[in-house]
Order: sequence, then C-alpha cells, then structure tokens
Amino acid sequence: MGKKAKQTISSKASLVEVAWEVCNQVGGIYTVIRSKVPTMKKGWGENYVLLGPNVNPNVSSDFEEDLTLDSPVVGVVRELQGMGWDVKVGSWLVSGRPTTVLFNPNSVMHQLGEIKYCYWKDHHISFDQHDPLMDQVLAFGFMVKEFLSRYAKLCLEQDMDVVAHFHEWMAGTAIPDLRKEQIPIQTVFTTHATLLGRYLAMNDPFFYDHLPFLNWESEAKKFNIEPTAKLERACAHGAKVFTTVSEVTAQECVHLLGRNPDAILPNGLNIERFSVLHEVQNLHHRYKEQIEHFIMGHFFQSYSFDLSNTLYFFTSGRFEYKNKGYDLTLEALARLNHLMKEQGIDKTVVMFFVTKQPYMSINQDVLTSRAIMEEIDHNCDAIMEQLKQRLFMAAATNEKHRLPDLNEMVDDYWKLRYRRTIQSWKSDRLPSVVTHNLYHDGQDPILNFLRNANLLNYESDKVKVVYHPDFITSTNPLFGMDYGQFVRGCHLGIFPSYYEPWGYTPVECLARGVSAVTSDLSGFGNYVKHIKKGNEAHGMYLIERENKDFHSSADQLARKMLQFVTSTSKNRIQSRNKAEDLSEEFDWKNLIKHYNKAYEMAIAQFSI
Ligand code: G6P
Ligand code: 1S3
Repeated sequence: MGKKAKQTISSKASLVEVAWEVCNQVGGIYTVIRSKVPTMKKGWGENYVLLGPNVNPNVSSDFEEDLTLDSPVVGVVRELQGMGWDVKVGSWLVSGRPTTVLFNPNSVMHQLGEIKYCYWKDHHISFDQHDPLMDQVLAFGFMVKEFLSRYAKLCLEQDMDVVAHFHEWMAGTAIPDLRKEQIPIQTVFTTHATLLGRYLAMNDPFFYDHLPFLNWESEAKKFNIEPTAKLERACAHGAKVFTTVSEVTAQECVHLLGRNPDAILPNGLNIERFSVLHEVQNLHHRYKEQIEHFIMGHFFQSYSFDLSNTLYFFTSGRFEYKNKGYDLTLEALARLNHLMKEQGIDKTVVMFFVTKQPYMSINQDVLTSRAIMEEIDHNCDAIMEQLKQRLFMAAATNEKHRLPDLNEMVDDYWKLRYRRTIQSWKSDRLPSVVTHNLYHDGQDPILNFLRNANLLNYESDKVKVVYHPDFITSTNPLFGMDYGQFVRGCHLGIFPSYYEPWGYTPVECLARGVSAVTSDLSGFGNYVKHIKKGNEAHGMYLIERENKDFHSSADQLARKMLQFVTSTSKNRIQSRNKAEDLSEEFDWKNLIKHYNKAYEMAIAQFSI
C-alpha cells in the first residue's frame, strides 16, 4: 500500500475488529488477532478497537477494565451500561494493548426470543433448536450491532469512516442487520474455514473431487447444521468485502457459500529474529536436553537407546483425526519403522502426538517412572558431592599424588540407595504409548491404529510413539516446558493435513528454526509452493495430497521422513538457520498489506 493511502486510513477512519476469540482462546483465530495487534496499532493508532464476548472465566488475567480511556468508544459503552447491559471497556493485556470492548451475552438473554424472531422474519433463518453456543453467539451479535450503530453515528459526526471487520460466522451475526438497517459503516467478513467444508472433509475421502458438484443445502440438512450454514452464507453475502485465508478455502467459498472472495488474507506471525545466529542452535540444544530427560524417564526403565542418535518428531493441534492428517502420519510412521529396520539404520525416532482428548488423569506408571528417575538424579548429585569433597581433601593431604580408589570414597548408604532405586525402576513392561488415562481408550483412533499396526514401543522398534493427549504448557509435570520450548527441542514437525484452511503449526515450527512437513491441501502449503525459499533446503517439506490417494501420500511421507532421518547433523544445523530465514516471509510486517488492501476496498465503498 502506498504512503498516501496509509495516511488516509489512519487519520480519517476507525477500524473495529470483531472476533469470538478476542480475550478468549479457542483455536487459530486467537493467534491471528493477537499476533496482529502491534502491526494494527502501528497503522491505525487509537482508532483501532477490538470487540469480543465476555465468556472466558479467566478473562480478568487477560483484560484490564478502564473507563478513563481517551476513546469515543467509552461514551458508547456507558450508554449501553445505562441500559443494564454488561459491557466492559479496557485493554487486552497483550503486546500492543488494544482498546477492547467485551460484551456479556447473558445480559441480553432475556431478549433471545425476540432476537431469533427478527432473524427469522428479516433473514429467513430459524434457530428453533436449543443450542447454548448459538444462543450466546446470537446474543453477542445483537449487542455488537447496537454498539456499532451508536459508534458509527458518533464517528459520522466527526467526519470519520468506520470499517468493521468480522472474523468467522460466530462474530458475524450482526452483518445482515447492519446491512438491512443501512448503518453507515463498511463491513469486511473473513471466514477461516467453511463449516460445511469441515464436516464434509471429515466424512468424504473424495471431498475435493465432489466439491464442485455438491448441493450446500441438502448437505447442511444431512449434517443437521442448516441454521449455521445459512448464517455463514448470510455473513458472506451481507459483507461489503468478503475474504478468506487461502486459495484453497476460496474454492470452498465459491462452491459452498456461493461467493467468490474479494481478497485472500494469509495469516502471519510476529517473527522475532535473534541478533546472533547461533542462538537458535543454542536454544535447540538446551530444550532437546529437556526432552531427553523426559525420554529417559519414559523409556529407560524398560530399555535404553542412544540419545545422540535419536530424532524427535511431533505433530500438534486440535483432535481432527483425518482433517489434521493424523491418520496419514501414523501410516507413514509404521512404514518408516519398517524401512529403518529393513535398511538397518542405527537411529531412533520418537514421535510425539500433542493434541487434546478427554482424559481422567496422567498414567500412574508414567508419573512413577518419572519420579524414580528424579530420585536417581538426586542420588547421583549426592554421590558426586561426596566424591568431590573427599577427592579434594585427598588431593590436599596425599603426598604421592596418586588417584585414590574412588569406590572407597562413597558411603555404602549412597551406593545401596543408588542400587535399590535402579532396581525398583527397571521394569519388563513396554513403555506406554500414551501418557494419560483416556476416557475412551477403546475407541481412540490413534491408540487403535497403534494396536493394529503393533507399533507399541517394542525395544526392536526404530520408531517409538508418545501420545500426549493434552496441550503442553509450562506447568505440565511431564515436560516442564512450554509449547514453544518443546517445539525448539524437536527436529521435525509433521502436519500433512487433509483439511486445513491455513495451518499455523508449520509456520510456528519455521519461526523456531524447526523443519516442518505440510501438505498441498493446506492453505499454508499451497502458499509456500509459490515462494522462492519454500523448499526442503529451508526446512519445508510438502506432501502431495491433492489428486493423490491415501497410500501414495503415506508412502511419500514415509520416504521424506526417511530422508530426514538419514540427513547429517551438519545438514540439520544448516536447515535450522534457513527455516528461520523462510519464516520471515510470514511476518505481519510483510503480510499486513493484504489486510490493508481489503480495508481500502471497504473504504472505497463510501464514495460509491
Ligand atoms: C545445535 C548445537 C550443537 C548440537 C546440535 C545438535 O546446533 O549448537 O552443539 O550438536 O544442535 O543438532 P541435532 O540436529 O543433532 O539435534
Ligand atoms: C482455522 O482454525 P482450524 O484449526 O479450525 O483458522 C486458523 C486461523 O486462520 C487456520 O490456521 C486453520 O487452518 C483453520 O482450521
């Protein structure tokens, strides 16, 4: 965008961005909004406002209420509060601290009947089934519309244009009414997936072949999601500017929403580069040691393997078994295990599945093994301390300068304690493939695959699996590190999704200098195909899933993994640096131009 256009936007217009995930993390939209804030503040200054729902029970740790802010939104919020509504204005406590308004949908729930009636009367969508989430979404949309009507009036008096940008149908319910009531603002709607597309992809292995011929209405009826599908279409058609996150999802929009997006807005991140190159390597080394600690606790009570010849692979994300490509990853791992054995490759791969599935508790054996290993660690420290003190004393008093018998220098107490602890630790059972006790262990697709493929962490297996059915946070007792640190300690992230409008996980890997696998069916993978550095030398592996059957993609993935396993340490060091280089392409400072273009299109509508 030119300098002139930028000035026009920030001085004469206000941008209001609306998302269900403002101060409320559910999935990837949270990352989009949050990571973008500093760049948005730079472009729009104090004219940038975020709107979100007040539904997160821990909101007070993310949001600071402040009615003294010097912003016209405060007056509007006071007016709504005067009507008895629970509306708060303040700052979202993230980098950039944007002015944020949170609406508690429960405070207008008594009007829900009327809200639903109007939607049916004016937009022909009936919400007659009881759905608590949809009730909240509709109530939130009603509050947002009332806010925007008042805010637009105020801005008009000050000769300021207002653009409202809605993310996903959950935030876009106000769009049809804003249009119908001719509120003087321009609207942008971004869909981060289509609801119907997600359902269809999960259930149809030929989804992309069938896509051009599908009838959205009958498919929506089949999956019992008709009101939401209609709502999503109403948002897409009602918005002045309609956008999505990738070319892949744009195709879905054409066929399932009936509108070709006016612009594609690829997702970025805040890429922080270190001033010294080797910092990426140092951090990998540090966090790999922490992962090794976990590995020893988990595996070495049963058998050991050479950690200096072990590679750590992982996948992570929401549990959408087929859409996120977990099925393909498992199949490829079974093949990799076979290939590595067949070729006598003297390495071990440990694959982590980090996702969320309902569980009762952490597996007691896993916890006990970890605790005993900590005890051994403690014993070693004690023995070392004793040895050090006595050896030093001997050095000072020993005139013959000979190394004394070290064995004599450790008390029997510690020797026996050391021996007993190791004895109680060693076990004949196989290291568990899952770290937690799942509620639905018998029906879990990952576990069932591992059982069927007999990939159960046998000593002879070259590929070991650790399925961690919870996200990794710093308070996690098994790893004791946060997700970003865990990623840095690994060697390869594996994300060969079947359905993925964008896909942040591989970009997050690259930003941390970790190589990643993606698929040509993901928005990110499709984008990366067209940039110069998007290749394997830069740590980017692309699996072809478009027009390929499951087995040929699984074979391709297994062979790429094998290629990675047989790469040298020097190559891995180089690709860590290059992966970080590639990630710069996805810095918001490069990608924000797409958003600005969409806003220019919206602002141009004022003069039509
Ligand atoms: C970093 C460290 C090196 C270490 C290497 C291991 O580059 O600075 O000291 O040898 O990581 O890399 P690897 O891919 O084998 O884990
Ligand atoms: C969606 O979240 P998901 O994991 O349901 O939005 C994300 C942000 O745009 C996107 O990265 C992801 O592919 C979509 O699928």
